[in-house]
Amino acid sequence: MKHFPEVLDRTAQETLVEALRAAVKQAPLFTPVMPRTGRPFSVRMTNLGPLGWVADRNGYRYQQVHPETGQPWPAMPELLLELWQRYAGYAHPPEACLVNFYQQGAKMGLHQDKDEEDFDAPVLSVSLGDTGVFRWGGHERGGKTQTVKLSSGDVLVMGGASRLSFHGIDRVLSGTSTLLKEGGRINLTMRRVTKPIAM
Ligand code: MD3
Ligand code: FE
Repeated sequence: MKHFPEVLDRTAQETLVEALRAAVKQAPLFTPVMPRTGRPFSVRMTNLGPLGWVADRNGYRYQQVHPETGQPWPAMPELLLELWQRYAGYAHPPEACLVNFYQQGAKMGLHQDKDEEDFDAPVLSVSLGDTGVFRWGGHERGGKTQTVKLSSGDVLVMGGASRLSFHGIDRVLSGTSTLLKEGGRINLTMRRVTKPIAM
């Protein structure tokens, strides 16, 4: 795991939020639900790029269209592709950018990201808005964990062994950022989904 604090300055953060506001008009935030139980996530989501991650009663998967509108996901902003090129250390472009929106009280329980075919590629995360308390551990549920605070403009790269580590967001510290007028936290995770061909 590599944490790069304050990669994006305030202007870059504001530019990205504006791009996300436009994207959300085209691909509205949806509330994913747990497969089988149908229990809703407290985080709302949308996606950017050729593929998007969705969760419904049938399971977790990547798909080319928004689950409610049936339309393709909006393109990934150039700034995000530049961050991938600079920090991911991976020769192929990301295929999905999951947008997580945390409003008051939202959190994300410990989980592994295993719905991708390609675990050689890292996952690159960008945090915006209020600070999130990120928890991560090893490859076993119930193992030792540690926490790090993710602030607005921070980049986190989970590659190598950390790619399959259990991780989640314990809580969001309200009032820690003025980026989003109504408060809350946005996390962007760029992912490679398929195995690249002809490496
Ligand atoms: C470690 N998101 O979307 S970002 C997720 O802040 C997710 O919204 C959290 O976990 C968030 O799946 C954490 C940091 C992160 C993202 C992906 C990872 C850590 C990761 C994938 C593998 C291991
Ligand atoms: Fe995750």
